[in-house]
Amino acid sequence: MAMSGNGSAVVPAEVDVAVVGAGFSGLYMLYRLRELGFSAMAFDEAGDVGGTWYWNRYPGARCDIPTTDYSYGFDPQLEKDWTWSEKYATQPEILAYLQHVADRYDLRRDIRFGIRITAAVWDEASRRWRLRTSHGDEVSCRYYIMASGCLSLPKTPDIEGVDRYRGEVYLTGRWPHDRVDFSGKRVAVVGTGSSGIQCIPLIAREAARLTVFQRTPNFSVPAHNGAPPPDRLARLAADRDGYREAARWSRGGIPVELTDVSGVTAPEDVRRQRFEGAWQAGELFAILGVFNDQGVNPVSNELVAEMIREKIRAIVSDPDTAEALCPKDHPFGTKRPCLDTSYFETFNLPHVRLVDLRRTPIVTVTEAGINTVEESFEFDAIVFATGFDAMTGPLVSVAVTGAGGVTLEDKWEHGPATYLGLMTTGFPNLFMITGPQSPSVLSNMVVSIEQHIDWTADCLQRLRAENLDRIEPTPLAEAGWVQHSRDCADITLYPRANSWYMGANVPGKPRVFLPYIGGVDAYRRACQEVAENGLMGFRLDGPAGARCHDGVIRRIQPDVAIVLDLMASLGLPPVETMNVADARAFAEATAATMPPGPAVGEITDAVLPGPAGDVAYRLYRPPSAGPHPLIAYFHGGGWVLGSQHSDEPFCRDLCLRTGAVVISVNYRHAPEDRFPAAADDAFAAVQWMAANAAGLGGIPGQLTVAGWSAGGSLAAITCQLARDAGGPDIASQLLLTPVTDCDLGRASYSGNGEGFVLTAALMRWFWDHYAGEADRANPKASPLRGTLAGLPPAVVVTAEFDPLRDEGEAYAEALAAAGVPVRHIRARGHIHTSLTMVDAVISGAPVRAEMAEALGSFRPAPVQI
Ligand code: N01
Repeated sequence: MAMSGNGSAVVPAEVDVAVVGAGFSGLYMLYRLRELGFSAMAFDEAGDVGGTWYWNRYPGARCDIPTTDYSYGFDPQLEKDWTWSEKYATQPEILAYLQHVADRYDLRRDIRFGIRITAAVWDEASRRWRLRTSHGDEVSCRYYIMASGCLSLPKTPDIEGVDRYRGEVYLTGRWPHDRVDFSGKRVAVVGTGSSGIQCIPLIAREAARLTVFQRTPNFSVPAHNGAPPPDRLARLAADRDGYREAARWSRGGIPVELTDVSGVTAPEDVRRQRFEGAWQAGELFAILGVFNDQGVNPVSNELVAEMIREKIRAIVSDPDTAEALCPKDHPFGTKRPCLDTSYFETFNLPHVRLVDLRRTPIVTVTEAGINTVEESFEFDAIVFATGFDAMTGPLVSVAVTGAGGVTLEDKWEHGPATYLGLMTTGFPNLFMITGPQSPSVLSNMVVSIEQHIDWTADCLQRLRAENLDRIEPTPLAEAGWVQHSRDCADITLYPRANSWYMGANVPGKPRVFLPYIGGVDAYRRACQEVAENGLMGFRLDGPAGARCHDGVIRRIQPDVAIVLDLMASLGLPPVETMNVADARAFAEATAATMPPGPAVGEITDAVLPGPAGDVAYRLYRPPSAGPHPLIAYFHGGGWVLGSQHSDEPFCRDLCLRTGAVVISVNYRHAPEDRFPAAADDAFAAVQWMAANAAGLGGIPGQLTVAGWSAGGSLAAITCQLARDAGGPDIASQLLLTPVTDCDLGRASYSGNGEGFVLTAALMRWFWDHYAGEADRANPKASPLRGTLAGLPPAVVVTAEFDPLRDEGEAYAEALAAAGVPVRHIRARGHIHTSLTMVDAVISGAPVRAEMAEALGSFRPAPVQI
């Protein structure tokens, strides 16, 4: 093998695997590769192991995950050998730990320090990567692994005049190895993220004067550092393997108990108690988990945020400074919260001053200090704690050219696209450890690192065993994962913040949510399923041939998946096995557990005259002054279940979104009243509403007929009956996942017939109760079989994982073919019930918004009387 020199160390010309980075990731990766018998070499720009803990040596640098958990779990013996001195260890102690790991497994012999990989080019002919080092060497490898960390590329301070300053300059992310002495000096710290918040109290202890330049105040809670938590130590001692396994399958990589207390509904004393407990615990996952809905519900989030602000106001003596330190521009948690030791207290010291850059922005850095719009400051030293080009920065800082000559930077111009955060299409055999769209920075990094490395190592071993040597994700699989990752973020409050999670801290960086927020447990399950399904979504090639089991690993909306998991865990009996009375009681009990939906202006109950007696209805009126458009609404429940209030959350939501009076009608139900009783009542109700529009507060001529499921069928039928009867005039129809036909043989019946709440068996049960065989094909039961020309404009919503999807699609297509204006909304990743589960299935909200907008587009001008 050709070798070239690199000082005393030798850089091999060829290895099986090249690894970039010698921090937590690189060290464990090397360990696994060596164990599997691959030849491997790691490269790191640093002078020794440690990664982020090599560079971030600023005073006060510590981990913010308890050390009991911020440790490797792969070797029980290693855990026995090492004892942490503190709950949150200092940087020197963590660095010593990583040095110990390097020594213990003799890893340094396969690491070249002081070397940067500057470029990597994929050579398709040899199916190898060619890497170029900062020393000019070339290394050829089959697999190229970026274990380069998520927060390893410091952001250059983007402040005017920064190069002009003549005093001492420090960057927290590149701190000198020799001790920096601030005694007697006038010091500035720019930036109040985790790094700033950790170093400010310690710099204040030495400096003669400390001025903190804050652009955005950050949420921080006291770390309450001290000895490692005795309860955790005891749990580890009692059952180390169980504890580590629980961490692997937890939400954030630490086994913590999740709460079911909602901030919105909890009484005040419970809220306080939970918050105080989390404040005292001094742990990120405690304060991030005060309420189960604080990450998704702004009201719940604000409760936690305000309780933290109260603490800040109580700690900081000067009210103006306290107010300036109170974060108000982002929901709590959506920027990484900090753990501190005496951070807010530091601002009570007479020689420490806060400069609020929102009020007095920096104009320029000068030779002697910093000028704001109001003042000139002189300093002996400036510390920039201004953060990192996170997650993608370290990956694209290497000039990586993949198959077809495309660079990674170009491919990710509009944001990163990965499959599982592990690989990216067009860059075969390139693995990323904790890459974008993996849990990484939202989790205990060590647990996520070990999971990625184990998956990668297993994958390489499998390729070798199967005589394959090329792996690349397919475009379909990658697009699916990017979509899923975005879906997970979109149901949370995180995309609202200008955070580094969103790439918002680096000018010009695309604004996309970078990590995967679905949870370490959900993520691990997805990776495992991919592996178990023949490395689904990867194209594999090699001497053994080529193969690909293409597909998308997660197509269902993440919150819908949670609902389905929950229902499965309850082991409920199928509705179609119950008698009608029990089924109705069950449906009512289930509806009672749902959030009630948003508040509307008024809700009233009354009756209207039907063909067989009074028909009860519930009216939802918007808070705005009327008159309003009217919506006649028919609830779901397969003609058998439900009532005028069973779809209350959806009716409230519809009322607010459309600004219409919604009147939900309790038509007669089967089996007591079979076909066509429900349709007759529905039509009578619509006739009555049209005749009484003004009295109901409606705008004459603006009547929409709407319904969900079997109620959608009634809405469609009503429109046909009204057309045939020459009135009343119906302005539009809204058919939400409607029943339109009695043919149960369509593909969606078999594909989605089980496991998505509404089952094929249940639909059969509904039909059997409602209509005999002879009646089912009647257009008054199967509107798809009616004449469709001349019907009102329609909004048809179908859900991807609904047995009724195809008949809904068929109806939308048939309406369009008959010349009826149609807006067909396909609810991607949704099930039959998800859009009516207002506030429980948050991902349904954009679909309902689109639905309301579509209805609005069909709204005629008010009729002048
Ligand atoms: O960086 P940051 P960090 N003018 O981006 C400000 C991890 N970490 O190094 O918010 C003025 O959070 C910027 O202001 P704004 C942890 O995950 C962990 O502190 O952009 N100010 C912000 O206040 C953390 O989240 C630990 O308005 C400017 C600050 O600089 C991540 O690393 C310790 C500015 C940057 O904060 C990054 O933390 C340290 C400008 N031009 C870090 N540009 C542990 O405890 C930026 N700022 C384990």
